[in-house]
Amino acid sequence: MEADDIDLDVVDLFFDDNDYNPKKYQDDISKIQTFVAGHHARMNKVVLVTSGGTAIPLENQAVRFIENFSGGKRGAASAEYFLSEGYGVIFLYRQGSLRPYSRHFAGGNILDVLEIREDCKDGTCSQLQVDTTKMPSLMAIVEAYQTAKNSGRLLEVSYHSLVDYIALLKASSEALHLLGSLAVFYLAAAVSDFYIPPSDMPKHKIQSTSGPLQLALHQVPKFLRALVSKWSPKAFVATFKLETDEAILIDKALGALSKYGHQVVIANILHERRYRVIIVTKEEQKELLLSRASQDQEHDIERVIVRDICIRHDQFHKGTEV
Ligand code: PAZ
Repeated sequence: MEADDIDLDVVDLFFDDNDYNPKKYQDDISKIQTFVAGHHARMNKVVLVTSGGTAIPLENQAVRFIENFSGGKRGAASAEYFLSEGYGVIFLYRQGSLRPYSRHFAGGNILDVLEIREDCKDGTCSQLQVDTTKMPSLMAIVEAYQTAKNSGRLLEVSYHSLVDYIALLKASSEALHLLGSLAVFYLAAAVSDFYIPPSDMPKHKIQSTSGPLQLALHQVPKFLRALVSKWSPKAFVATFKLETDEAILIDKALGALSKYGHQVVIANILHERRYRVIIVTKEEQKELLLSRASQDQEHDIERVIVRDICIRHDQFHKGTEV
């Protein structure tokens, strides 16, 4: 048996062994399939953006989880820029992480810009007014959000645990296969490499009276291999690679490209990720760096990343046309 077949078998076993929320899962899949079919009918490009971290439950009736740092800014901002590039966007995000457009209000309190109209304060009407001077960008953001929503180009689907994430990624990939090379995967989520299989988890909350806790975490199968070779083999795939040690970053990115055979790895270092990334392909390494002035004005590096990926996707798609 080839190494590839072994990898794919491990992915199948993972699905056999892990249960996920079947009701929500079925609803989400049918929304994804309808969304993809609509865009297929119009021959539109569609990108699947994944965003945020994953939760690793420690108990079957989970009270505790292992989490990671990702807040979802990369994915949420990128989704907005893909929408402005004309793509349909399936935004697969970790519950509670940032979302396109509403992310702009995450640092503040939306209630601070809302006022009850003077003549409504006696409770006879329910008119609220918005003080846009307190949030000058509000109008433009609401307009962009409504345009995306009303044109049917944004579908948001949430997940919580690692298993939900992988199940939804698989279902989305299989649906997106219909679009061939018009489909893009932009996998920005920070997905755990380790988890506890359900058969190894205690049923009830772990008791602190049992003393120090020792955990044995299993490796999550490399499902990217299945995505690229089986679930959506004609799509353009861009993954992210995060490291904290610059010395290994490019080697890890190149290793991923040769292992999975996809098109692009966007490499980033944890503390630089808001202003510097390196686009790594088999042919080149290209640094995208925001200027000091852009950094000071908190411009989104995602605008530049997404522009670059759209150009590469366009070339890829044209190259696959017969
Ligand atoms: O979510 P965020 O904006 O805080 O961070 C983005 C990121 C660092 C999670 C993303 O750029 C990334 O590198 N994701 C892949 C991580 C990895 O699995 O290596």
